[in-house]
Amino acid sequence: MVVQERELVEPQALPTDTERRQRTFSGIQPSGSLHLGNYLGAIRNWVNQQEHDDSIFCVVDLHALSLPITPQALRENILDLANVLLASGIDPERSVLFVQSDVREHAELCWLLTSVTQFGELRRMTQFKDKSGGQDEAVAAALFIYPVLQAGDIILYDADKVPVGEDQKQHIELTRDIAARFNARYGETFVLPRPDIKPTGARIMALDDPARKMSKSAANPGSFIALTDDADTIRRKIKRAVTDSGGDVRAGTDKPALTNLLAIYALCAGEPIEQIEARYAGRGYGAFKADLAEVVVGAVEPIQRRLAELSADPSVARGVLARGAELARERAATKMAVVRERMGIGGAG
Ligand code: ATP
Ligand code: LTN
Repeated sequence: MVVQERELVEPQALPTDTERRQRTFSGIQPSGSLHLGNYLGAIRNWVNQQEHDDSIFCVVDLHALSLPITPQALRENILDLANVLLASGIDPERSVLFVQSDVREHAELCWLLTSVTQFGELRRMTQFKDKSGGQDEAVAAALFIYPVLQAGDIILYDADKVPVGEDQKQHIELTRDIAARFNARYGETFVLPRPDIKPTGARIMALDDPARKMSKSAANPGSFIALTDDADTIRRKIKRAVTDSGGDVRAGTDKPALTNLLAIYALCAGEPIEQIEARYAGRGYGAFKADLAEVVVGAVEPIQRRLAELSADPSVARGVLARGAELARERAATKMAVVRERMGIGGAG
């Protein structure tokens, strides 16, 4: 028997923005040590967000399986990342912090959403093209499906806002398209999320090449500042960072390296770029870079101090993650019951 899709479910109005607090969701992969780009482009905004939004943050370990990683490394990375997030200021009293694989609904929703995602949409994702390096015969299919899992993460919790770096914009746009297609086919079910990408810091560039984004997978460790780099390493990396021709400390399209260094300075010091430019006018790159190094050291030092304390007692992070999983599971189970019903699956009632 064929039933018209629209007859299956009565569309129900979702609560309007004024009826509930704005909800924020974001995720980060436990795929290695974090860098200043991750902090300035994402984590720092999560910390600010939790002041006013209903916030959920997730260590996306299932996503990390899309590239080769050993079980031991993954297990260690999950705990290390949770500690970094707590050390950076994610407050478990105000936000939910959990590990993706602790909530089975993420994997389930991913599969269900593959049926409303087009192959062509996934083929157009630039992150897949970058990470597969053109070797799509050999890479895991998980890398291709990755954005569907990400879409599920977000819409499972009816998130309105997704604070991310610029590189994730395309994935959030796809999430909206997937959610809208689901709603059109099965009735209003999911909130359409919007990316929350800040004008400064959303794309911190590599120190050795301002045309590439700062990335932890880069071959040259001098290209990124890890959040765990000690003060001398940070000073050395900034001293060696490439600069533009001409000696003036100024941002502009003709000055990609200085624009990047000024953005890092501005965010770490909490100072507008124009003010920094004015202070270093006529003083050259040397003085600016020396001060920039101290500003970065000053920004990461309190995080590193808290991280050392948290790492000494893993039971703290484990407790936070267990409680977070419980809270996330409750929300996810409620939503998935609706999704299954709308799609016509689950026979036992
Ligand atoms: P990488 O490319 O560094 O290997 P990734 O992009 O896979 O890592 P994730 O750890 O998954 O990094 O990203 C976590 C968050 O950090 C995302 O919101 C992403 O947009 C942001 N981010 C990553 N790199 C940068 C950067 N260079 N500048 C600003 N934000 C960034
Ligand atoms: N793909 C993201 C990580 C991620 C994510 C999410 C971000 C997985 N699920 C949900 C925001 C919301 C990345 O940063 N590489």
